[in-house]
Amino acid sequence: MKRSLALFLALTMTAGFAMAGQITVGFAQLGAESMWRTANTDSIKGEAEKRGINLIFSDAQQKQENQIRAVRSFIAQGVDVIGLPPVVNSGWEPVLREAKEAGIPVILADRTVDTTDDSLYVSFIGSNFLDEGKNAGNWLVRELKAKYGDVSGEVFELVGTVGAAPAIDRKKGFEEIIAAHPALKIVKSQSGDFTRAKGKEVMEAFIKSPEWTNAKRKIIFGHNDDMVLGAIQALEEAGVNPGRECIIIGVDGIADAFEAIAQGKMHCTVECNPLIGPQFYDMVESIVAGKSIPKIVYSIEGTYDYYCAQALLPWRRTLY
Ligand code: GZL
Repeated sequence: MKRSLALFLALTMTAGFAMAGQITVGFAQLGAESMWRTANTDSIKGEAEKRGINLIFSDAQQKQENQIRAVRSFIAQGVDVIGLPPVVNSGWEPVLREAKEAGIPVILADRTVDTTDDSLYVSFIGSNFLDEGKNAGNWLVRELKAKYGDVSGEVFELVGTVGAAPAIDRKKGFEEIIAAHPALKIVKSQSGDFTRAKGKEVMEAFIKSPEWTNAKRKIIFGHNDDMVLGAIQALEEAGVNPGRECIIIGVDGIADAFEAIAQGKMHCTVECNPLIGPQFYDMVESIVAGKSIPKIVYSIEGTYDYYCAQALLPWRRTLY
C-alpha cells in the first residue's frame, strides 16, 4: 500500500478490532461541515458503541476521492456492511460495483446516488429532501399570506454543496411550491457549500448586489441552518436587522437555529433528522441476519417556526 494511502488511512480511520461474532461496519462519513453533520456522526458512533458493533469510521473532509478511498479500504478489510453518505450524487458506480463483487452490502446513509443500477446498494436511509424544500416553500407562502395578504417577494437562495442530493432536491421542492406564485421569485442563488463561513461570504456578496438594493421584500432561503446563521452574521455586520428587514428560512432544525428564531433573528427551520444511528444499525443487523429490508427508509421530521422555537429550545439542546 502506497505510503500516502497508508498515512491517509492512519490519520482518518478510527479502526476497531472485531471479536469473534462481532459485526464490523465501515462508515465513510463525508465531513464535519455543519452542526447537522456533527450530530449525525455522534449518532453513528454512539449507537455502534451502545450495540457493541465494531465501527471503522473515516472523515472525508467533503472530498469524494477520500470517500471512495475509504470504501476501497473497507472492502480490503472485509467489513460486514458499508455505510456511505455520498458527498455528491454522481461518480459512485465503479466503487459500488467493487463492493458488490466483494459481496459487501452498502447502505446509503443520509444522501443518495444517481445510478440506473439500484442493485449496487441495499437501501437508502435518510430524509426526503424534496419534501423538505416543499415544506420550506409552503411555510413561506402561508407566512406571506398571513402577514402581508399577498404572496410576493425576492428570494436570495443559499444553495448547499453543488451536486449534492439535498441541495438539488431542496431547491427543486422549494421551486415547485413558489412556481404557483409569479410575484415570489428567486433573484439570486449561490452555493455556500453547507458551511457557516461560506454562507456568510455569499450573503456579503448578495448584500452588494442590485437585486438586494431593489428588493421590496427580502427573503432568504438557505438549504441548511449553518449557511443561514453565517448569512445572519453578514446581515448584522452590514447594519441590517435580519428579523425585522427580512424573512429567513433554513433547513436542519439545529439548536442554534432554534436559538436564532427565539432571538427574533430567523423565522423558520425545516427539520432534517441527523439522528439516524438507531435505524441505520437496525438495517445493518437485519442484513447480517439475512433478513430483507426496504429499499428506502425515510426519517420522521417536522417544521419549527417562531410560534414554538422558544418553548422547544431546551428540548432541542438535549438532542444536538
Ligand atoms: C442532509 C445533509 C445535509 C445537511 C447539512 O441530510 O446531507 O448535509 O442539511 C449537511 O447541514 O451539511
